[in-house]
Amino acid sequence: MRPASIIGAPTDIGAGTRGASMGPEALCVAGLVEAVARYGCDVKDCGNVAGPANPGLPAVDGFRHLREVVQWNRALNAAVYAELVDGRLPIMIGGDHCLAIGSISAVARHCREQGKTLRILWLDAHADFNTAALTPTGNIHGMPVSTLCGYGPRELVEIGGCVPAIRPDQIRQIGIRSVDEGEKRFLREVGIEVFDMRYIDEVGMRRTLELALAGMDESTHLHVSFDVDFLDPEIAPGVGTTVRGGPTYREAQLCMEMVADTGRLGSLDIVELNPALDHRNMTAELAVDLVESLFGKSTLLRMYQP
Ligand code: 5AB
Ligand code: MN
Ligand code: MN
Ligand code: MN
Repeated sequence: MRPASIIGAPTDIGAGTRGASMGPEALCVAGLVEAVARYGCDVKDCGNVAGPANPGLPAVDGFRHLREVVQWNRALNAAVYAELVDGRLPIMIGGDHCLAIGSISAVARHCREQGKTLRILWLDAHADFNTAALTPTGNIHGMPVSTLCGYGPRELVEIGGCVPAIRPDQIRQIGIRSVDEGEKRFLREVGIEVFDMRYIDEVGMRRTLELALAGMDESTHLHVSFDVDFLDPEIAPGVGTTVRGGPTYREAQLCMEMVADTGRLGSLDIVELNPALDHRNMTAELAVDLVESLFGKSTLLRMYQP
């Protein structure tokens, strides 16, 4: 497996609830670095990127903290890109989900330069496809997917140097169960492939992942954007925007194990963990447990071949 680099982005600049800025520290306390290293991956801890404080202001023209979100994402984009150029697998630890704009635009640029095809798995309770006109909150953590697809303010859309950074057909969303009215219409219009909770209930996590991972080959770079609120809040209470009815522990493990089996994981975001809302760091520990599966625990422990 490729060596990994952990990059912290301690900010809650794009979220509605404060506290995700403490995510990187909580993940490290829960043993993230050791978990990634446990099954043989060489890990470098790059420390945190820096950015402005959260001014706690209301939305202006449909966006809260646009200027600060741009600054954080520029810094993160550069840090993630540098690790990719170095041949490493960046693990971006947030921080709120607006940071996926910086990390995924760096991954997309790297893929274009390397002639690789990019596949993005978006594990989330939310579709994060709002725009300034559609958003009910102005919080930019609800807009990274639309922004990456080119629908957003110029200074954010251009961060990766190519507009749009990604195409809708490169994304597969899994676990979705809370989408705003206008956002839903726009998702359909643009044609993003969404495996919502109803779908997972009906066909199961296994079939869902088979479909979401279908069509990948040796030249595919797989990016996983893991919003911790993907998980059921009974097992993962430490997030700002809980939505009940998410994947169970076993379903989430299977999801990570099937990603690991592809051998194509090229970059990862872990976002939206909010230690201020957690109980005894249980959500951070769960996230680390799942990341361990992504990095090979599942493959090594497997005894039964179907
Ligand atoms: B998250 C909401 N749709 O736009 C909005 O946690 C929630 O990154 C967004 O998925 C949740 O504010 C953003 C109501
Ligand atoms: Mn999200
Ligand atoms: Mn979410
Ligand atoms: Mn959230």
